[in-house]
Amino acid sequence: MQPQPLLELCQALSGEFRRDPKGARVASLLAEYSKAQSDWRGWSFFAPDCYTRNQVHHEPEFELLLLCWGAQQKSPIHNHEGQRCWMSVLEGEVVETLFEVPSNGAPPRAKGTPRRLSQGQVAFITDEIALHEIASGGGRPAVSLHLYSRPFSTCQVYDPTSGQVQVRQLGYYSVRGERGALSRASRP
Ligand code: 2CO
Ligand code: FE2
Repeated sequence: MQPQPLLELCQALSGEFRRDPKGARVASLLAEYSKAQSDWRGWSFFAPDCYTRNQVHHEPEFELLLLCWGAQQKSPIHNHEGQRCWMSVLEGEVVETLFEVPSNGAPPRAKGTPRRLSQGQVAFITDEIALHEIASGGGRPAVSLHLYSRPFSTCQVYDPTSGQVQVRQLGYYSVRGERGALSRASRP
């Protein structure tokens, strides 16, 4: 049998959450995988109109997704439904801009300057920390791993100009490396 580092990562993450619900070693497990491995390529799918969300692993405690960002593609400004989000970069450059959660329906205000993350770097966010917007950087496509604990299937999306908030259904472009019957890019 060929080694399957991505599946081994999922097993290691399951073990980690069983041992420690806080997931103290999650960031280092994601970083180690992201620096050394490339079997995720078989699980990556790009779409012309929107970044794609590709499910790698799903269990009650956490979900692992592979996100593929075309050049110039970005997410809306969004929250994470009270859950924790770790993100590590596999290829290219990912730019994260944080926003304060508006209290009065105003447009969200950027918090600090955008942060550029490259291969092997890990970011962490919760709703207490901020909202964020993620984009590919350097005019090139990018691929990143996202771990949510626990999983969520909708999130709040903020209009940058009006501040209007909408609930978005989150979907998958592929599941465990297969497109199957899914044919649409899954907008967050
Ligand atoms: N949270 C977004 C999503 O799951 C991606 S940005 O990184 O957390 O679509
Ligand atoms: Fe996010």
